[in-house]
Amino acid sequence: MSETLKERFREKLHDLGFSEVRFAPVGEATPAAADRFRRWLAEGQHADMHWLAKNPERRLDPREVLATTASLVVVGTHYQESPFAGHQAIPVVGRYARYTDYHETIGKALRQACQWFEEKMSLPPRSLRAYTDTGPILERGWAARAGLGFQGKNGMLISRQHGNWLILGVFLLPYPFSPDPLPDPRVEPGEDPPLAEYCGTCTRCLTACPTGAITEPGLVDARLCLSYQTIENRGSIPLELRRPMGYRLFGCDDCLEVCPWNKFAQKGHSRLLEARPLITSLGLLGFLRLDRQTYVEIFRKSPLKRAKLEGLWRNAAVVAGNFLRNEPHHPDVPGIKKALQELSHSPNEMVAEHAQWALHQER
Ligand code: B12
Ligand code: SF4
Ligand code: SF4
Repeated sequence: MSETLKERFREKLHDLGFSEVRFAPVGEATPAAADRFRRWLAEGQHADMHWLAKNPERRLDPREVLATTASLVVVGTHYQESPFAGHQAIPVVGRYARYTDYHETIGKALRQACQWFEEKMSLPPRSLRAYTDTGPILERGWAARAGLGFQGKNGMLISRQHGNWLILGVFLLPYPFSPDPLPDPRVEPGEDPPLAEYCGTCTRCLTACPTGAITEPGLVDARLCLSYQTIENRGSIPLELRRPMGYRLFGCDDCLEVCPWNKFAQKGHSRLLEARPLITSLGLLGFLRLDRQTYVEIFRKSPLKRAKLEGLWRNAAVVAGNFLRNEPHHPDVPGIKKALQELSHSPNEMVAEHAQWALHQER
């Protein structure tokens, strides 16, 4: 397939705002990677994310998703910048969630790119597929195979240019474009860089994880992961994880923040991402007192909407409990207790129970 088309597509993707663009040949996961993924599911490490266990074989070979797939393009969008970190330490919101939902912004750019390609090649609509977190594709595995980086002990795809601050996306293409050369000359196109090899003896992420969720290098048990608990879990947060949750309201970046590869990361963030200062300026009291109308207005197209209002109240209550325990003399304490008392009468049993737990944390 024409190198000119490949390079024009790459240029188009960079023009749309993607920071990294890399082509990979289609294929299957290696038996070792496939076995790890199957074991992760068999042990229930995916928690309540049952959609991950639905037809797992599809995730191991993109041709099971789109039979005509002949090559892939993996894109990365960088977000090294940590907007509003200084004036908003409590509650903590994961870096990626301080921007407009990337499913919206990156998703739109992916659709524009598909349309561009289909029009150029006079293909019918939906001849390509593109996903960012939205499809049955093991995006980190494909990013590693495309040479975008390697999977570290924290499970993250780590790039030499952007550290682990990259949001990933994947295109399934109906043409066999030639693969890009890989950064490590020992690895041939179609092979995977060895898991965690470039971590060397470093174990910083394993030590930094507050719950021991990284059960083996590169594998995270979602049941213990605070990212899962604060974003995906729709039920009660297990009691033993509430104190380790600290001040995390939505998402967790601890195993990302400590990675030494981040010192090479390109500063700033891609123009595909839009910072949302209002969200983190709410503060703990703002989250505890959030009403439905404000929630609808402020959280439009924000990743935090995934937790739903009840989930944000639940998480804010846990943060508040930890705050009362750590900072009993802080001037905000009376306001926080009042807001918790109100939440403890919520008709939603889960919210009420978390607020009651929080009120009992004061020493
Ligand atoms: C489910 C999910 C979660 C779950 C489970 C996390 C986990 N460790 O798997 C929870 C909710 C906990 C979560 C948390 C986070 N997530 Co998440 N999550 C996903 C999702 C939807 C699926 C991941 C999955 O299938 N996991 C199962 C495990 C076993 O697979 P894996 O981690 O991909 O690794 C296996 C494969 O890569 C395979 N493999 C290895 N080589 C090869 C080669 C080939 C060719 C193939 C096919 C496979 C393969 O072997 C690996 C080990 O078994 C992906 C999007 C996607 N569709 O991939 C985003 C994704 C992984 N998440 C992402 C992010 C940003 C996060 C958080 C940082 C968010 C936050 N701030 O709170 C945390 C980080 C936690 C961590 N250290 O992993 C990004 C990661 C970007 C990056 N640079 O790595 C992704 C890729 C979304 C995106 N589009 O950018 N997440
Ligand atoms: S995201 Fe947080 S809880 Fe999850 S593995 Fe990383 S450090 Fe541990
Ligand atoms: S912190 Fe160290 S061990 Fe963890 S992913 Fe980064 S380099 Fe690897």
